[in-house]
Amino acid sequence: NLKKFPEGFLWGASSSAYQCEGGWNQDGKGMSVQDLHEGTAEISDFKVTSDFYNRYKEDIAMMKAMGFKSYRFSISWTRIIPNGDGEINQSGIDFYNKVIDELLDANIEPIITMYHFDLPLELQKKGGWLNRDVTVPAFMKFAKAIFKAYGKKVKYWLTINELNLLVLMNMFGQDFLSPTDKKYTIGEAFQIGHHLFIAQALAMKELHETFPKCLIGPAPNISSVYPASSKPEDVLAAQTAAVFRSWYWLDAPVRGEHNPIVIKWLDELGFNLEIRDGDDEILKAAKPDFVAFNYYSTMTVKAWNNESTTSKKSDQQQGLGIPNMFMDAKNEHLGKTEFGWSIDPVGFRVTSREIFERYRLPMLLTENGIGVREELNSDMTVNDDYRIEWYKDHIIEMRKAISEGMEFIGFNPWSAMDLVSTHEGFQKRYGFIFVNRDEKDLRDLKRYRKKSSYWYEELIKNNGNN
Ligand code: BGP
Repeated sequence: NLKKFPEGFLWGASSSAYQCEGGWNQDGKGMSVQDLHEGTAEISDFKVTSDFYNRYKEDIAMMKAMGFKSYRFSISWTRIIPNGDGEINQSGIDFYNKVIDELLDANIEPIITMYHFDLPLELQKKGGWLNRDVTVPAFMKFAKAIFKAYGKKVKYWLTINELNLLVLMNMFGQDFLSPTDKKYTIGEAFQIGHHLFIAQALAMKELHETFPKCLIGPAPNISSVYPASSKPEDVLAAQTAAVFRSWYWLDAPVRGEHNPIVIKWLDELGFNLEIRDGDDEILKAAKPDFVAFNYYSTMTVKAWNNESTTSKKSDQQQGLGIPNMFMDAKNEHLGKTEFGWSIDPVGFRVTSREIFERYRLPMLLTENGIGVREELNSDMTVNDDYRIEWYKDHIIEMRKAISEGMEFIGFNPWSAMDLVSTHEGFQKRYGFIFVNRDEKDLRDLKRYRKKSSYWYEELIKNNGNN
């Protein structure tokens, strides 16, 4: 008794500029904070990645062959404005015009992420997101430039990728904000969060005013939080963790409010967010058209009991713990990928129910997927049956959620082609399209469709109603 996916459902896949484009210094591009990653003996840097910058036609031709309805990609701020807030670089504008035209010619709807982890280095040197008076106006200059350039052609826009993880991971020792910068204090990290909220709200309002036909929304990483047991203390811990992990970051863009649980906690730690006159109005004035979100797996927590929890692992669910509130806990019921991320397709449905119940906006899935070490077979195939299983299991849960009345407008998992993982280099592949290189040896960078891409092509042909 499952409902059909709606007509025009946006089946596609995702990527981000610094992880797939390469061409890190081509045609006037400036340095972003990601260009500081030098890589290690084992792990690649971000200089060449998948070379999408020079091979986008080939990639888009494969997406077309797969029948993609949409492709979510990000715009490199430093291609458009190399030093962050100075002159506009026409070659940068031209590049994305070519990509967008190529997509539209292939009947693929572009979904643009305005900003995906790659702050211009020159802005970081001036204090980055902590320096509101420099970085927020710079972001708006960038926003206006790309709206003007692409607003007539591109309907779907996302503001900031994983705004929540930008702040949270930094607090817990990872380096999404700036690889070389000092670790921010908790107060600074949440102050940065507020500046990102303001930038995001201003951008949503600006797009609505200048291109009323365009749709825009936030794109945080959202997942449900399970209590490790039915002990009331654990249930309470899970609720609190969900606010820190997810709801604080959606309450601001959707309801125009700072969740009081986080504000109270900051207050007790002696951090008062600097909220300026007029900020509340800015947040309230922005009205997202949908909630886009990235979902990989759920998180399980128990009440804090003084054990140390900070872990530096790249699993997005690990290491998140707050003294006296919650700490991460094992979930014995979930399997794990070879990179240790837990596998939870039912959690996708749990998460989407929670989002829809809370915000009543259409949902757009902008990331989901399985990262795996993969090699090309001698007959140039990749038999990624595990990826087919993964997507089957997640898509059926999405369909059940739709059947229950949740609204979804698209599914754009991670990733279209193999690209450089945020922390694990090229060894961790997510793509439907295999890119022939390894960590250090660029080989020929040729593209080959994996088995999952043929399965996905069939699924899209049937609009998911297999
Ligand atoms: C998300 C990011 C992506 C992507 C993905 C997979 O957090 O938005 O940029 O990298 O996670 O993570 P990883 O590359 O660490 O496996």
